[in-house]
Amino acid sequence: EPIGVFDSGVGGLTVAREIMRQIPNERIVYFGDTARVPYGSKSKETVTKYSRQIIRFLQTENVKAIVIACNTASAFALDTMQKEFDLPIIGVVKPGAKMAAQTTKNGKVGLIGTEGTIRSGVYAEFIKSFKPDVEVIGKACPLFVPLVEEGMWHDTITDQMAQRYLEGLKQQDIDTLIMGCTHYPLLRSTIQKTMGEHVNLVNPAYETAIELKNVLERESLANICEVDSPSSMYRFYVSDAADKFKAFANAILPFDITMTQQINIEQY
Ligand code: DGN
Repeated sequence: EPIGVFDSGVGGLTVAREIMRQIPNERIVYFGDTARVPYGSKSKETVTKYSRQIIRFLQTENVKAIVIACNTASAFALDTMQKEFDLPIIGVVKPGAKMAAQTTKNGKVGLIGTEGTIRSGVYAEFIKSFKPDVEVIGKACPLFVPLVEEGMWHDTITDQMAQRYLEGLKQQDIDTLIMGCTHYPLLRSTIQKTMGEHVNLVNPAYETAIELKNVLERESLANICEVDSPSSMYRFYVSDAADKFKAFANAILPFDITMTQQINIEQY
């Protein structure tokens, strides 16, 4: 049985990519909500409703576990979804928060993400649950998302946006920065250069794949099948036109996606 992975659109592919790298013998059904992206500026109620519909859809694909690959959806909906559904559901926020708590030496952690993720305060809650004295300084960087989707990963405009967004954080003497949005790991080198080498970057996508591996082992759900070709291991669904999704996926995945299926997510 496959793992269900979902996101508001293409961003969660950075999480899927980590799962593919770290647990290559697991099948994945990926859903990108390309019709309703972005989630970052929407309310908790709306994002929770969307997440519920997507999990219902993924269940029709017989998934054995779910990864909410979107930071915004993890921040807003994880709790409710874990209560409503009877299968392991993992979000990206808690694994990222745990690593940040372990990494910081001076107790000052920066967090960048969408407006929703920052506003929710969920990263800070988790970090404090692991290490109570940590101060979390958040900054929403909404324009990073379209810049990444336009492929401007290394571009003077992106450098300038990073300068502007991160200026305040630089003055706060943080030693750890969470890249709390699916798209930001693709800007890693820009973010690192802007913040300086002394700041440790935390990639929640990476930590989430480790957490998923642990959960699957603990629940005796790990797959023992052999690794097969990407086209038989991984299935991709979207809720709107697939062209842009495919182009983005093919830019960041180590293989080409041959097929995506479009579904009407509102019916779930
Ligand atoms: N995937 C979203 C997140 O990680 O918060 C970013 C994209 C969006 O919906 N704005």
